[in-house]
Amino acid sequence: AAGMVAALSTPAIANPAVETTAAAPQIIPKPVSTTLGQGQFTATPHTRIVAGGAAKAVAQDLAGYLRPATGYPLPVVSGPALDGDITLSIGDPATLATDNSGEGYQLDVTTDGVQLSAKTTHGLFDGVQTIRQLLPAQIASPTTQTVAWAMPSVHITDYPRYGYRGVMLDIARHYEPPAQVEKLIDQAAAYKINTFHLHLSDDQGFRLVINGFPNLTSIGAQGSVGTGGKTMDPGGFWTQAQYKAVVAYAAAHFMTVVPEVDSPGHNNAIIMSEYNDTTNPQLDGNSQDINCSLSNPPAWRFTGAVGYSALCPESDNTWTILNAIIQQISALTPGPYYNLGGDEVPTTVLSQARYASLVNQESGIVNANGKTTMGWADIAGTGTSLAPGSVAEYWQTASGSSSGTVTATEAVQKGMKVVMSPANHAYLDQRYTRNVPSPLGQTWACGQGCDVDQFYNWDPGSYVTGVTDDNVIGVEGALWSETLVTLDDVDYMAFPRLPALAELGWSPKVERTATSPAYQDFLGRLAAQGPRLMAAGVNFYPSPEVPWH
Ligand code: TNX
Repeated sequence: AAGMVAALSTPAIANPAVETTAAAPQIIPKPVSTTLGQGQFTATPHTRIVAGGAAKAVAQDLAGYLRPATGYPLPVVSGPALDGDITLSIGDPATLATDNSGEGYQLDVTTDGVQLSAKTTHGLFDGVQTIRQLLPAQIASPTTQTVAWAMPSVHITDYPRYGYRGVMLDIARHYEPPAQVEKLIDQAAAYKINTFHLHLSDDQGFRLVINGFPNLTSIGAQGSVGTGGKTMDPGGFWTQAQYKAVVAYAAAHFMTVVPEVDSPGHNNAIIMSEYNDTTNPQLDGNSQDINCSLSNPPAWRFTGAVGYSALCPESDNTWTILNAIIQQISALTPGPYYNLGGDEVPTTVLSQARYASLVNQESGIVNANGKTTMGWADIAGTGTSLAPGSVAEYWQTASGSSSGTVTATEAVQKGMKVVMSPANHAYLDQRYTRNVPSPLGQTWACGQGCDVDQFYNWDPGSYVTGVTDDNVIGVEGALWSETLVTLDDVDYMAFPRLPALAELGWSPKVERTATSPAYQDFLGRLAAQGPRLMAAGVNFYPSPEVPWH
Protein backbone atom coordinates (compact mmCIF):
# COMPACT_ATOMS: atom_id res chain seq x y z
CA ALA A 1 0.00 0.00 0.00
CA ALA A 2 2.82 2.38 0.75
CA GLY A 3 3.53 4.50 -2.26
CA MET A 4 -0.04 4.78 -3.50
CA VAL A 5 -0.02 8.40 -2.50
CA ALA A 6 2.70 8.95 -5.03
CA ALA A 7 0.09 8.28 -7.71
CA LEU A 8 -1.02 11.85 -7.12
CA SER A 9 2.39 12.87 -8.32
CA THR A 10 1.79 16.57 -8.85
CA PRO A 11 0.45 17.77 -5.56
CA ALA A 12 -2.35 20.28 -5.77
CA ILE A 13 -0.36 22.57 -3.54
CA ALA A 14 -0.01 25.79 -5.50
CA ASN A 15 3.08 27.94 -5.44
CA PRO A 16 2.76 29.54 -2.03
CA ALA A 17 4.05 32.89 -3.20
CA VAL A 18 1.04 33.36 -5.46
CA GLU A 19 -1.64 31.90 -3.24
CA THR A 20 -2.93 35.06 -1.65
CA THR A 21 -6.65 34.61 -2.23
CA ALA A 22 -8.48 32.35 0.17
CA ALA A 23 -10.02 29.28 -1.42
CA ALA A 24 -13.78 28.76 -1.19
CA PRO A 25 -14.78 26.71 1.88
CA GLN A 26 -14.49 22.96 1.26
CA ILE A 27 -15.53 21.55 4.61
CA ILE A 28 -16.11 17.87 5.48
CA PRO A 29 -18.47 17.16 7.14
CA LYS A 30 -20.55 19.81 5.40
CA PRO A 31 -21.77 22.40 7.92
CA VAL A 32 -25.48 22.94 8.51
CA SER A 33 -25.29 26.49 7.18
CA THR A 34 -22.49 28.39 5.42
CA THR A 35 -22.84 31.98 4.24
CA LEU A 36 -19.95 33.48 2.36
CA GLY A 37 -19.01 37.10 3.11
CA GLN A 38 -16.74 39.66 1.44
CA GLY A 39 -12.98 39.42 1.57
CA GLN A 40 -10.82 37.26 3.76
CA PHE A 41 -8.94 37.01 7.00
CA THR A 42 -5.22 36.37 6.93
CA ALA A 43 -3.34 35.11 9.98
CA THR A 44 0.02 36.78 10.56
CA PRO A 45 2.95 36.45 12.96
CA HIS A 46 1.03 38.91 15.18
CA THR A 47 -2.19 36.90 15.38
CA ARG A 48 -3.19 35.97 18.90
CA ILE A 49 -5.72 33.45 20.14
CA VAL A 50 -7.99 35.03 22.72
CA ALA A 51 -9.86 32.85 25.18
CA GLY A 52 -10.90 32.74 28.80
CA GLY A 53 -12.05 30.09 31.24
CA ALA A 54 -12.79 26.67 29.80
CA ALA A 55 -12.22 27.93 26.25
CA LYS A 56 -8.51 28.32 27.01
CA ALA A 57 -7.77 24.60 26.69
CA VAL A 58 -9.36 24.43 23.25
CA ALA A 59 -7.52 27.61 22.29
CA GLN A 60 -4.30 25.75 23.14
CA ASP A 61 -5.47 22.91 20.90
CA LEU A 62 -5.98 25.38 18.06
CA ALA A 63 -2.56 26.90 18.63
CA GLY A 64 -1.08 23.39 18.61
CA TYR A 65 -2.70 22.68 15.26
CA LEU A 66 -1.59 25.95 13.65
CA ARG A 67 1.91 26.54 14.98
CA PRO A 68 3.87 23.82 13.12
CA ALA A 69 2.90 24.85 9.58
CA THR A 70 2.65 28.62 10.16
CA GLY A 71 5.70 28.90 12.35
CA TYR A 72 3.82 31.73 14.12
CA PRO A 73 3.90 32.07 17.91
CA LEU A 74 0.07 32.33 18.20
CA PRO A 75 0.03 33.09 21.92
CA VAL A 76 -3.10 32.13 23.83
CA VAL A 77 -4.11 35.24 25.78
CA SER A 78 -7.03 36.60 27.78
CA GLY A 79 -9.19 39.33 26.28
CA PRO A 80 -10.02 41.90 25.21
CA ALA A 81 -9.53 40.92 21.58
CA LEU A 82 -7.78 43.21 19.12
CA ASP A 83 -8.24 43.43 15.38
CA GLY A 84 -6.61 40.41 13.78
CA ASP A 85 -7.17 38.04 16.69
CA ILE A 86 -8.89 34.66 16.73
CA THR A 87 -11.37 34.57 19.62
CA LEU A 88 -12.82 31.43 21.21
CA SER A 89 -15.63 31.79 23.71
CA ILE A 90 -18.13 29.66 25.58
CA GLY A 91 -21.55 31.26 25.53
CA ASP A 92 -25.04 30.94 24.17
CA PRO A 93 -24.89 31.89 20.51
CA ALA A 94 -28.37 32.83 19.28
CA THR A 95 -28.02 30.64 16.19
CA LEU A 96 -27.64 27.58 18.44
CA ALA A 97 -30.73 28.27 20.52
CA THR A 98 -32.42 25.04 19.39
CA ASP A 99 -29.30 22.86 19.32
CA ASN A 100 -29.07 20.39 22.19
CA SER A 101 -26.28 18.24 20.78
CA GLY A 102 -23.62 19.73 23.00
CA GLU A 103 -21.45 19.96 19.88
CA GLY A 104 -22.80 22.95 17.98
CA TYR A 105 -20.68 25.99 17.20
CA GLN A 106 -20.93 29.31 15.43
CA LEU A 107 -18.01 30.62 13.43
CA ASP A 108 -17.59 34.11 12.00
CA VAL A 109 -14.63 34.94 9.83
CA THR A 110 -14.35 38.58 8.77
CA THR A 111 -11.51 40.71 7.48
CA ASP A 112 -11.01 41.87 11.08
CA GLY A 113 -10.72 38.55 12.83
CA VAL A 114 -12.20 35.20 13.68
CA GLN A 115 -14.90 34.58 16.31
CA LEU A 116 -15.70 31.03 17.32
CA SER A 117 -18.36 30.47 19.95
CA ALA A 118 -20.13 27.42 21.35
CA LYS A 119 -22.03 26.27 24.39
CA THR A 120 -19.41 23.65 25.25
CA THR A 121 -15.72 22.96 24.83
CA HIS A 122 -16.64 20.05 22.57
CA GLY A 123 -18.49 22.48 20.31
CA LEU A 124 -15.44 24.74 20.25
CA PHE A 125 -13.25 21.78 19.34
CA ASP A 126 -15.55 20.92 16.43
CA GLY A 127 -15.33 24.55 15.30
CA VAL A 128 -11.55 24.37 15.52
CA GLN A 129 -11.63 21.47 13.03
CA THR A 130 -13.60 23.69 10.66
CA ILE A 131 -11.08 26.51 11.06
CA ARG A 132 -8.29 24.10 10.05
CA GLN A 133 -10.16 23.23 6.85
CA LEU A 134 -10.77 26.91 6.01
CA LEU A 135 -7.02 27.53 5.96
CA PRO A 136 -4.83 26.48 3.01
CA ALA A 137 -4.07 22.74 2.80
CA GLN A 138 -0.47 23.32 3.86
CA ILE A 139 -1.78 23.92 7.39
CA ALA A 140 -1.73 20.12 7.79
CA SER A 141 2.03 20.03 7.33
CA PRO A 142 4.23 19.24 10.35
CA THR A 143 6.87 21.68 9.12
CA THR A 144 6.84 25.41 8.44
CA GLN A 145 5.35 26.38 5.08
CA THR A 146 5.58 29.74 3.35
CA VAL A 147 2.06 30.60 2.36
CA ALA A 148 -0.49 33.34 2.97
CA TRP A 149 -2.66 31.90 5.75
CA ALA A 150 -5.92 33.22 4.36
CA MET A 151 -9.46 32.10 5.22
CA PRO A 152 -12.54 33.27 3.32
CA SER A 153 -14.94 35.55 5.15
CA VAL A 154 -17.76 33.28 6.17
CA HIS A 155 -20.52 32.76 8.71
CA ILE A 156 -21.08 29.14 9.74
CA THR A 157 -23.71 27.68 12.04
CA ASP A 158 -23.18 24.00 12.65
CA TYR A 159 -24.23 21.06 14.78
CA PRO A 160 -24.42 17.27 14.29
CA ARG A 161 -27.26 15.05 13.12
CA TYR A 162 -26.11 12.17 15.36
CA GLY A 163 -24.31 12.08 18.70
CA TYR A 164 -22.38 8.87 17.90
CA ARG A 165 -19.92 9.14 15.04
CA GLY A 166 -17.49 6.31 15.38
CA VAL A 167 -14.53 4.48 13.98
CA MET A 168 -13.65 0.97 15.14
CA LEU A 169 -10.14 -0.44 15.04
CA ASP A 170 -9.43 -4.14 15.48
CA ILE A 171 -6.09 -4.50 17.28
CA ALA A 172 -6.73 -8.22 17.85
CA ARG A 173 -6.31 -9.65 14.34
CA HIS A 174 -3.18 -7.54 13.99
CA TYR A 175 -1.65 -5.69 16.89
CA GLU A 176 -1.15 -1.94 16.72
CA PRO A 177 0.95 -0.04 19.25
CA PRO A 178 -0.60 2.94 21.03
CA ALA A 179 1.40 5.52 19.08
CA GLN A 180 -0.07 4.31 15.78
CA VAL A 181 -3.57 4.28 17.20
CA GLU A 182 -3.11 7.87 18.33
CA LYS A 183 -2.34 8.88 14.74
CA LEU A 184 -5.64 7.39 13.64
CA ILE A 185 -7.35 9.36 16.42
CA ASP A 186 -5.72 12.55 15.10
CA GLN A 187 -6.99 11.95 11.59
CA ALA A 188 -10.49 10.90 12.65
CA ALA A 189 -10.88 13.91 14.96
CA ALA A 190 -10.23 16.20 11.99
CA TYR A 191 -13.55 14.99 10.54
CA LYS A 192 -15.43 15.39 13.83
CA ILE A 193 -15.50 11.67 14.59
CA ASN A 194 -16.23 11.54 18.34
CA THR A 195 -16.14 7.83 19.21
CA PHE A 196 -13.26 5.38 19.07
CA HIS A 197 -14.33 1.75 19.37
CA LEU A 198 -11.42 -0.48 20.24
CA HIS A 199 -11.76 -4.19 19.44
CA LEU A 200 -9.37 -5.59 22.06
CA SER A 201 -9.81 -9.33 21.74
CA ASP A 202 -10.59 -11.93 19.14
CA ASP A 203 -9.71 -15.52 18.31
CA GLN A 204 -6.16 -14.61 17.31
CA GLY A 205 -5.17 -12.39 20.22
CA PHE A 206 -6.05 -10.78 23.54
CA ARG A 207 -4.46 -7.32 23.72
CA LEU A 208 -4.86 -5.78 27.19
CA VAL A 209 -3.32 -6.78 30.50
CA ILE A 210 -5.96 -7.99 32.98
CA ASN A 211 -4.63 -8.09 36.54
CA GLY A 212 -4.78 -11.55 38.08
CA PHE A 213 -4.97 -13.25 34.67
CA PRO A 214 -1.44 -13.04 33.33
CA ASN A 215 -1.99 -15.80 30.81
CA LEU A 216 -4.47 -13.69 28.88
CA THR A 217 -1.57 -11.65 27.58
CA SER A 218 1.52 -13.83 28.18
CA ILE A 219 -0.09 -16.60 26.12
CA GLY A 220 -3.10 -14.95 24.52
CA ALA A 221 -1.30 -11.99 22.94
CA GLN A 222 1.50 -13.84 21.19
CA GLY A 223 -0.11 -14.38 17.83
CA SER A 224 -2.09 -12.62 15.15
CA VAL A 225 -3.58 -13.50 11.78
CA GLY A 226 -0.78 -15.16 9.86
CA THR A 227 1.20 -16.42 12.84
CA GLY A 228 2.70 -19.77 12.01
CA GLY A 229 2.39 -19.12 8.30
CA LYS A 230 5.06 -17.89 5.92
CA THR A 231 4.96 -14.41 7.35
CA MET A 232 5.29 -14.18 11.11
CA ASP A 233 3.20 -11.28 12.30
CA PRO A 234 4.08 -10.87 15.93
CA GLY A 235 1.31 -10.12 18.36
CA GLY A 236 1.51 -7.72 21.26
CA PHE A 237 -0.54 -6.19 24.01
CA TRP A 238 -1.08 -2.95 25.90
CA THR A 239 -0.48 -2.46 29.59
CA GLN A 240 -3.34 -0.85 31.50
CA ALA A 241 -1.24 2.32 31.73
CA GLN A 242 -0.94 2.38 27.94
CA TYR A 243 -4.67 1.86 27.57
CA LYS A 244 -5.32 4.72 29.98
CA ALA A 245 -2.98 6.95 28.00
CA VAL A 246 -4.85 6.19 24.78
CA VAL A 247 -8.18 6.89 26.51
CA ALA A 248 -6.76 10.22 27.71
CA TYR A 249 -5.40 11.00 24.25
CA ALA A 250 -8.81 10.29 22.76
CA ALA A 251 -10.50 12.43 25.42
CA ALA A 252 -8.15 15.29 24.59
CA HIS A 253 -9.58 14.99 21.05
CA PHE A 254 -13.14 14.89 22.42
CA MET A 255 -13.38 11.25 21.50
CA THR A 256 -15.03 8.64 23.70
CA VAL A 257 -13.40 5.21 23.80
CA VAL A 258 -15.73 2.20 23.57
CA PRO A 259 -13.79 -0.89 24.67
CA GLU A 260 -14.82 -4.27 23.29
CA VAL A 261 -13.88 -7.73 24.45
CA ASP A 262 -15.84 -9.92 22.09
CA SER A 263 -17.89 -12.74 23.65
CA PRO A 264 -19.10 -15.47 23.81
CA GLY A 265 -17.64 -16.18 20.35
CA HIS A 266 -14.41 -14.89 18.85
CA ASN A 267 -12.78 -16.16 22.00
CA ASN A 268 -10.10 -18.65 21.07
CA ALA A 269 -7.33 -16.48 22.53
CA ILE A 270 -9.01 -16.40 25.95
CA ILE A 271 -9.74 -20.11 25.81
CA MET A 272 -6.20 -21.04 24.77
CA SER A 273 -4.75 -18.77 27.48
CA GLU A 274 -6.69 -20.41 30.25
CA TYR A 275 -7.24 -23.92 29.01
CA ASN A 276 -4.07 -25.46 30.33
CA ASP A 277 -3.63 -23.09 33.21
CA THR A 278 -3.28 -25.11 36.38
CA THR A 279 -1.51 -22.38 38.33
CA ASN A 280 -4.03 -19.58 38.48
CA PRO A 281 -5.75 -19.77 41.86
CA GLN A 282 -8.55 -17.58 40.58
CA LEU A 283 -9.65 -20.42 38.40
CA ASP A 284 -9.38 -23.24 40.94
CA GLY A 285 -6.74 -24.83 38.77
CA ASN A 286 -9.45 -25.83 36.36
CA SER A 287 -10.46 -23.71 33.42
CA GLN A 288 -11.08 -26.50 30.95
CA ASP A 289 -14.78 -26.01 31.33
CA ILE A 290 -14.77 -22.58 29.71
CA ASN A 291 -14.32 -24.16 26.29
CA CYS A 292 -17.51 -24.60 24.28
CA SER A 293 -15.76 -24.34 20.92
CA LEU A 294 -16.40 -26.76 18.11
CA SER A 295 -13.06 -28.41 18.84
CA ASN A 296 -12.31 -29.87 22.24
CA PRO A 297 -9.51 -29.71 23.17
CA PRO A 298 -9.17 -26.30 21.52
CA ALA A 299 -6.27 -25.46 19.22
CA TRP A 300 -4.74 -22.21 18.02
CA ARG A 301 -5.97 -21.05 14.63
CA PHE A 302 -4.33 -18.02 13.11
CA THR A 303 -6.41 -17.84 9.97
CA GLY A 304 -9.29 -15.42 9.54
CA ALA A 305 -11.85 -18.15 10.26
CA VAL A 306 -14.84 -17.06 12.36
CA GLY A 307 -17.71 -18.75 14.16
CA TYR A 308 -16.00 -21.73 15.82
CA SER A 309 -15.09 -20.65 19.34
CA ALA A 310 -17.25 -19.90 22.37
CA LEU A 311 -17.09 -19.51 26.11
CA CYS A 312 -19.44 -21.80 28.01
CA PRO A 313 -22.30 -19.96 29.74
CA GLU A 314 -22.55 -22.64 32.45
CA SER A 315 -18.94 -22.42 33.63
CA ASP A 316 -18.15 -20.50 36.81
CA ASN A 317 -14.72 -19.89 35.36
CA THR A 318 -16.23 -18.11 32.36
CA TRP A 319 -17.79 -15.68 34.81
CA THR A 320 -14.65 -15.32 36.90
CA ILE A 321 -12.79 -14.23 33.78
CA LEU A 322 -15.55 -12.04 32.33
CA ASN A 323 -16.18 -10.35 35.68
CA ALA A 324 -12.52 -9.41 35.99
CA ILE A 325 -12.32 -8.18 32.40
CA ILE A 326 -15.49 -6.08 32.62
CA GLN A 327 -14.71 -4.69 36.05
CA GLN A 328 -11.14 -3.69 35.21
CA ILE A 329 -11.87 -2.26 31.78
CA SER A 330 -14.91 -0.36 33.05
CA ALA A 331 -12.79 1.19 35.78
CA LEU A 332 -10.22 2.28 33.18
CA THR A 333 -12.80 3.76 30.82
CA PRO A 334 -14.66 7.01 31.53
CA GLY A 335 -17.09 6.69 28.59
CA PRO A 336 -20.64 5.36 29.01
CA TYR A 337 -20.30 2.13 27.00
CA TYR A 338 -18.84 -1.33 27.40
CA ASN A 339 -19.10 -3.44 24.25
CA LEU A 340 -19.47 -7.17 24.91
CA GLY A 341 -19.27 -8.15 21.25
CA GLY A 342 -21.82 -10.88 20.79
CA ASP A 343 -21.38 -11.47 17.06
CA GLU A 344 -21.26 -14.59 14.97
CA VAL A 345 -22.01 -17.47 17.30
CA PRO A 346 -23.64 -20.15 15.14
CA THR A 347 -26.31 -22.29 16.81
CA THR A 348 -24.04 -25.26 16.04
CA VAL A 349 -21.65 -23.77 18.61
CA LEU A 350 -24.13 -22.49 21.21
CA SER A 351 -27.90 -22.84 21.00
CA GLN A 352 -29.82 -19.58 20.82
CA ALA A 353 -30.99 -20.12 24.39
CA ARG A 354 -27.46 -20.63 25.75
CA TYR A 355 -26.19 -17.67 23.75
CA ALA A 356 -29.01 -15.47 25.07
CA SER A 357 -28.47 -16.54 28.66
CA LEU A 358 -24.79 -15.66 28.42
CA VAL A 359 -25.45 -12.26 26.83
CA ASN A 360 -28.18 -11.43 29.37
CA GLN A 361 -26.00 -12.33 32.33
CA GLU A 362 -22.98 -10.51 30.93
CA SER A 363 -25.03 -7.41 30.20
CA GLY A 364 -26.11 -7.39 33.84
CA ILE A 365 -22.46 -7.36 34.89
CA VAL A 366 -21.77 -4.51 32.48
CA ASN A 367 -24.65 -2.51 33.99
CA ALA A 368 -23.51 -3.34 37.52
CA ASN A 369 -20.16 -1.83 36.61
CA GLY A 370 -21.87 1.41 35.65
CA LYS A 371 -21.79 1.00 31.88
CA THR A 372 -24.37 0.81 29.13
CA THR A 373 -24.17 -2.42 27.18
CA MET A 374 -23.19 -2.21 23.56
CA GLY A 375 -22.68 -5.08 21.14
CA TRP A 376 -23.04 -6.20 17.55
CA ALA A 377 -26.71 -6.37 16.60
CA ASP A 378 -26.77 -10.14 17.14
CA ILE A 379 -27.28 -9.29 20.84
CA ALA A 380 -30.80 -8.11 20.03
CA GLY A 381 -31.85 -11.58 18.83
CA THR A 382 -34.34 -14.05 20.19
CA GLY A 383 -34.26 -14.55 23.95
CA THR A 384 -32.09 -11.63 24.93
CA SER A 385 -33.45 -8.99 27.25
CA LEU A 386 -31.15 -6.05 27.76
CA ALA A 387 -31.78 -2.79 29.57
CA PRO A 388 -33.56 -0.24 27.36
CA GLY A 389 -31.01 2.11 25.87
CA SER A 390 -28.51 -0.68 25.32
CA VAL A 391 -26.93 -0.27 21.90
CA ALA A 392 -26.97 -2.70 18.99
CA GLU A 393 -24.48 -2.09 16.19
CA TYR A 394 -26.11 -3.20 12.95
CA TRP A 395 -23.48 -4.72 10.67
CA GLN A 396 -25.58 -6.84 8.38
CA THR A 397 -25.90 -5.77 4.76
CA ALA A 398 -29.67 -6.32 4.51
CA SER A 399 -31.83 -3.23 4.01
CA GLY A 400 -35.48 -2.24 3.77
CA SER A 401 -37.77 -4.85 5.25
CA SER A 402 -35.94 -7.96 4.12
CA SER A 403 -35.66 -10.75 6.66
CA GLY A 404 -31.95 -10.14 7.15
CA THR A 405 -32.76 -6.93 8.98
CA VAL A 406 -34.32 -8.75 11.92
CA THR A 407 -31.59 -7.90 14.43
CA ALA A 408 -32.14 -4.18 13.89
CA THR A 409 -35.93 -4.38 14.11
CA GLU A 410 -35.77 -6.59 17.20
CA ALA A 411 -33.40 -4.09 18.81
CA VAL A 412 -35.97 -1.34 18.26
CA GLN A 413 -38.78 -3.51 19.65
CA LYS A 414 -36.68 -4.07 22.76
CA GLY A 415 -36.15 -0.35 23.28
CA MET A 416 -32.50 -0.52 22.31
CA LYS A 417 -30.63 2.13 20.36
CA VAL A 418 -28.91 1.37 17.07
CA VAL A 419 -25.57 2.34 15.56
CA MET A 420 -25.60 1.80 11.80
CA SER A 421 -22.58 0.08 10.34
CA PRO A 422 -23.88 -2.05 7.45
CA ALA A 423 -20.84 -3.88 6.11
CA ASN A 424 -21.49 -2.97 2.47
CA HIS A 425 -21.58 0.75 3.33
CA ALA A 426 -19.42 1.13 6.43
CA TYR A 427 -16.88 -1.69 6.68
CA LEU A 428 -13.62 0.03 6.00
CA ASP A 429 -11.84 -3.32 5.69
CA GLN A 430 -13.69 -4.07 2.45
CA ARG A 431 -11.83 -3.58 -0.80
CA TYR A 432 -12.41 -0.53 -2.97
CA THR A 433 -12.43 -2.77 -6.02
CA ARG A 434 -12.21 -6.53 -6.12
CA ASN A 435 -8.94 -6.95 -8.03
CA VAL A 436 -6.93 -3.76 -8.15
CA PRO A 437 -4.94 -1.94 -7.03
CA SER A 438 -4.07 -3.26 -3.58
CA PRO A 439 -3.98 -6.62 -1.86
CA LEU A 440 -5.49 -5.13 1.26
CA GLY A 441 -8.99 -5.84 2.42
CA GLN A 442 -11.75 -8.40 2.16
CA THR A 443 -14.55 -8.75 -0.36
CA TRP A 444 -17.37 -10.60 1.40
CA ALA A 445 -19.65 -7.61 1.88
CA CYS A 446 -18.91 -5.70 -1.27
CA GLY A 447 -18.71 -8.07 -4.21
CA GLN A 448 -16.95 -6.02 -6.87
CA GLY A 449 -15.91 -3.45 -4.31
CA CYS A 450 -17.03 -0.54 -2.16
CA ASP A 451 -15.57 2.75 -3.27
CA VAL A 452 -16.56 6.20 -2.02
CA ASP A 453 -20.01 6.18 -3.67
CA GLN A 454 -21.05 3.08 -1.72
CA PHE A 455 -19.97 4.67 1.55
CA TYR A 456 -21.67 8.00 0.87
CA ASN A 457 -24.90 7.16 -0.90
CA TRP A 458 -27.11 5.65 1.77
CA ASP A 459 -29.03 6.97 4.75
CA PRO A 460 -28.51 5.65 8.29
CA GLY A 461 -31.97 6.80 9.40
CA SER A 462 -33.93 4.91 6.74
CA TYR A 463 -31.67 2.03 5.74
CA VAL A 464 -33.79 -0.51 7.62
CA THR A 465 -37.57 -0.06 7.56
CA GLY A 466 -38.79 0.89 11.02
CA VAL A 467 -35.34 1.84 12.29
CA THR A 468 -35.46 5.62 12.19
CA ASP A 469 -33.69 8.58 13.72
CA ASP A 470 -35.80 7.94 16.82
CA ASN A 471 -33.68 4.81 17.31
CA VAL A 472 -30.44 5.44 15.43
CA ILE A 473 -27.80 7.23 17.50
CA GLY A 474 -25.18 7.27 14.80
CA VAL A 475 -22.83 5.57 12.38
CA GLU A 476 -19.52 3.78 12.62
CA GLY A 477 -16.81 2.71 10.21
CA ALA A 478 -15.17 -0.62 11.07
CA LEU A 479 -11.50 -1.36 10.45
CA TRP A 480 -11.20 -5.12 10.85
CA SER A 481 -7.55 -6.00 10.58
CA GLU A 482 -7.21 -9.52 9.18
CA THR A 483 -5.39 -8.04 6.15
CA LEU A 484 -4.21 -4.78 7.74
CA VAL A 485 -0.81 -4.93 9.40
CA THR A 486 0.53 -1.40 9.61
CA LEU A 487 -1.00 2.03 10.16
CA ASP A 488 -0.27 2.74 6.48
CA ASP A 489 -2.57 -0.16 5.65
CA VAL A 490 -5.22 1.18 8.01
CA ASP A 491 -4.93 4.70 6.53
CA TYR A 492 -5.28 3.32 3.03
CA MET A 493 -8.60 1.66 3.85
CA ALA A 494 -9.96 4.47 6.03
CA PHE A 495 -9.21 7.37 3.68
CA PRO A 496 -11.03 8.71 1.80
CA ARG A 497 -14.04 6.63 2.95
CA LEU A 498 -14.08 7.58 6.65
CA PRO A 499 -14.77 11.25 5.75
CA ALA A 500 -17.87 10.03 3.85
CA LEU A 501 -19.17 8.30 6.98
CA ALA A 502 -18.24 11.33 9.06
CA GLU A 503 -20.48 13.44 6.84
CA LEU A 504 -23.38 10.96 7.10
CA GLY A 505 -23.03 11.11 10.86
CA TRP A 506 -22.83 14.88 11.13
CA SER A 507 -24.52 16.70 8.25
CA PRO A 508 -28.26 17.14 7.74
CA LYS A 509 -30.08 14.49 5.77
CA VAL A 510 -30.18 15.18 2.02
CA GLU A 511 -30.87 12.98 -0.97
CA ARG A 512 -27.71 10.98 -1.47
CA THR A 513 -27.47 8.86 -4.59
CA ALA A 514 -24.77 8.26 -7.20
CA THR A 515 -26.40 10.93 -9.39
CA SER A 516 -27.49 13.41 -6.71
CA PRO A 517 -26.09 16.95 -6.55
CA ALA A 518 -25.15 16.23 -2.94
CA TYR A 519 -22.75 13.48 -4.03
CA GLN A 520 -21.14 15.69 -6.69
CA ASP A 521 -20.75 18.42 -4.10
CA PHE A 522 -19.21 15.95 -1.65
CA LEU A 523 -16.73 14.67 -4.24
CA GLY A 524 -15.59 18.23 -4.88
CA ARG A 525 -14.99 18.79 -1.18
CA LEU A 526 -13.31 15.40 -0.87
CA ALA A 527 -10.91 16.34 -3.66
CA ALA A 528 -9.81 19.29 -1.54
CA GLN A 529 -8.84 16.84 1.22
CA GLY A 530 -6.16 15.24 -0.98
CA PRO A 531 -3.45 17.84 -0.38
CA ARG A 532 -4.37 17.95 3.33
CA LEU A 533 -4.05 14.19 3.74
CA MET A 534 -0.81 14.29 1.79
CA ALA A 535 0.59 17.09 3.93
CA ALA A 536 -0.36 15.13 7.05
CA GLY A 537 1.36 12.00 5.75
CA VAL A 538 -1.80 9.90 5.48
CA ASN A 539 -1.45 6.99 3.04
CA PHE A 540 -4.85 7.46 1.41
CA TYR A 541 -6.29 5.64 -1.59
CA PRO A 542 -6.48 7.96 -4.62
CA SER A 543 -9.96 6.80 -5.59
CA PRO A 544 -10.72 7.31 -9.30
CA GLU A 545 -14.19 8.52 -8.28
CA VAL A 546 -12.72 11.67 -6.76
CA PRO A 547 -11.75 14.62 -9.01
CA TRP A 548 -8.45 15.18 -7.21
CA HIS A 549 -6.99 18.57 -8.08
C1 TNX B 1 -17.25 -10.07 10.30
S1 TNX B 1 -19.34 -8.44 11.22
C2 TNX B 1 -16.91 -9.92 11.63
C3 TNX B 1 -15.50 -9.82 11.99
C4 TNX B 1 -14.61 -9.89 10.79
C5 TNX B 1 -15.21 -9.11 9.65
C6 TNX B 1 -14.34 -9.04 8.45
C7 TNX B 1 -18.79 -8.86 12.60
C8 TNX B 1 -19.47 -8.32 13.76
N1 TNX B 1 -17.77 -9.70 12.67
O1 TNX B 1 -15.18 -10.82 12.91
O2 TNX B 1 -13.38 -9.35 11.15
O3 TNX B 1 -16.43 -9.70 9.30
O4 TNX B 1 -14.83 -8.19 7.47
